[in-house]
Order: sequence, then structure tokens, then C-alpha cells
Amino acid sequence: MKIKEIHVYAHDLPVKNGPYTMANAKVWALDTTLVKIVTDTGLVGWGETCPVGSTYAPSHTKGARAALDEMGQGLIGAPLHPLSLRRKMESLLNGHRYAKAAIDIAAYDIMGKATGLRVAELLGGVAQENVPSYFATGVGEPDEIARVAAEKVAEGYPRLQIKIGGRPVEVDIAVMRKVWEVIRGKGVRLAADGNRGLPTRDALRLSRECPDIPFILEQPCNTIEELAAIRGQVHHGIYMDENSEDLATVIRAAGQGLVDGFGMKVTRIGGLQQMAAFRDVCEARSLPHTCDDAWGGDIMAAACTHIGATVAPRLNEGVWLAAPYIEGHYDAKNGIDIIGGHIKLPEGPGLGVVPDEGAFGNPVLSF
Ligand code: 0XW
Ligand code: MG
Repeated sequence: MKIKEIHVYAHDLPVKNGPYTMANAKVWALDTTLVKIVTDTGLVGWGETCPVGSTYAPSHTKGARAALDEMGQGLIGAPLHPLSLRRKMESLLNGHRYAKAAIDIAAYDIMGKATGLRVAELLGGVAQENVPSYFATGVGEPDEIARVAAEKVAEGYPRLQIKIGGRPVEVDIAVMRKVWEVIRGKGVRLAADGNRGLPTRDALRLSRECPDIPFILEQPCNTIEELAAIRGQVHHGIYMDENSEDLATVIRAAGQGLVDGFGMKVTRIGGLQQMAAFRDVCEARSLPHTCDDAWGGDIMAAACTHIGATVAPRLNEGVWLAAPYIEGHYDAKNGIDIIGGHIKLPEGPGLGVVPDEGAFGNPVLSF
């Protein structure tokens, strides 16, 4: 089975009740990129990649489309098998894993449709049909974030990620204390995500002034060196998110005991094939992790949910979806939603989501 056609679509995803605010990014609308692959056997599969603005990570919408443009023609005739396909993409373009991921996701969708299997089954097997999610707040004031935290716990989320950073650390400390007041004793796991925005001085102070609150510090500082510098001085576990750009970095961080877990993104690491390897490295060292992406609609949501469903439950920190911030679905019947803080694994085959492609207009690129 080989790639016969590739079509790339652009689609606007306005942020519901926007903007969504992080230490290094503020977004009102995201311009997502969808990829449709048609095989020589007539099967169709979908992929997606949607950087959350241009400052969150070294990825952006126009970069994704330029990378797909660079590789597109060279991929016609390539085999669909994800490992071979990744090597083929590497032979056409260095880096740009976040664009390659859209091709990889579409390939898994097709492999599932060809075999009658769900993507989670192709990735090793389903550990949980009802996949835990977590809710990520924006950066906000103590009372407002505590109100959101209480509401999300009442909805059934087993974990909350509170965004901090990019402002005086006193406010971040006040936010974490206020959130703890309202969720304490409710059995909800907690992360404080600095999105690279804290100097080591502030990360140390946050930890020192909240020794009683069992949050993990997610990517508090900008670089691996900064994480290493605070590692032995903090009272809290440290998870790496933005710095875990590829498998080599993940192996280094896990092997050296640099972190206690990961926030992980499907597109940042290059797709589901690399995510499965990442998951296995984490399991070998008992490192908990999330399965997310930066943003995206139903195709990205399905990809994250399928890999999330395969994670050993004791290490599963949840699947984050942009769904609560998006109106409507690509697939009116099988669109992905979070209900009671959990996501029902789509039935498949493949991703189990079939977009109404009429909603995307004409392709912006075709090969
Ligand atoms: C909460 N997320 C998974 C979504 C936003 O894009 C940022 C991200 C994170 O954890 O940094
Ligand atoms: Mg994060």
C-alpha cells in the first residue's frame, strides 16, 4: 500500500472565550493544518498539526505548511508503514517533526482502516477505554483560577494543570495556594506549568513557599540546564515538556534522572510512531507522562486519545485536548469530547473520526 495523493487544508479554530494565555503565548484563534492521504488502494486517512501560536515552541503554522510543501512530492509512491515513512521523511527534510507528525497520523489512520484495527491497537493495545484527561487553566488571578479549579474537579477531572509564569512569582504562589484551598482532600493531582517562563530564582521560591502542596513543576524554566540547576533544591517533582523535543533528549533526561516525568506532545516528537517509543522509554523508568498536543481539532484529539489509551494506567497523567476551547466538530457523529474528565476511546477503525472535508474548503497544497 503506497501514497498516491496528499492534500493539505487550512482551517480556522477560534478560541472559545479567548484569549488562551500562557507565560509565553496569548492566542485568540489558531490556524490548523489538516493532511489527507489517499492510497493506491483507494483508502483515505487524515492527519493534523496545529502549533499554539508562534511563540509557544519553535513551530508555527506557515512552517508546518512549508515543510509539507518541501516533502509532498517526494512522498508520492512511499510505503504507508509508519517507520519506513518516517525514514523517508528524514531523507527529504531535516527536523520539522511537527509537520512530519501530520503525515504519520494519517498513515496510522489508513493502517487502521486497512486492517480493521483501532490506532490504539496498532500502537500496542488498549490499556483504558475511558481515557483520563486533565484540564489546563490559563494564566490568571487567584480567585478566578480557584473558581475554575473547583468547577473542573466537580466535573470529574482527575488532574489539573495550573498555568503560571511571565509575571511576579508572588501572584503564582498565591494562585497555587488558593487552588490548593479548594481542591485539597479531593484526590486530584496537580501540576504547575510555567511554560519556560520562570527564572530559576522564582522556581526555587515557588517550591520553597509551597512545601505542603503536592504539585509537580512542569517545565518551570527555559532550558535543560536551568531544570538541572534547580533539580536538587526543590521540594517538588519536575516534569519536562517543551525541552523534550526529540527521543534523544528524552532518553538523556530519563537516563540521567533529570526529571520525574514528562508533558508530551505528539507533534513535537514527530508523530505516533515516535510517541510509542517515548511511552516505552518512560515505562522502562517508571516515569509518568501526559499525551497531548499544543492545539488542534478532532483529528489531533483522536491521535492523542489513541496513544493515551495505551499508557500503563499507573503512569498515565492524562490526555489534554483543546476540545473545551473549540466550538463544533469535524465529524458531527464521532467528534471527540471530554465527559466527566475522561475521553471515550473512538471505536475506529483507524482514528475513528472521519471529518466532513467540505468544512475545510479547497486544499492549499496538493501532490
Ligand atoms: C496545556 N497544553 C497541553 C496545551 C497548551 O498548548 C500548552 C500545553 C502545555 O502543557 O504546555
Ligand atoms: Mg506544559
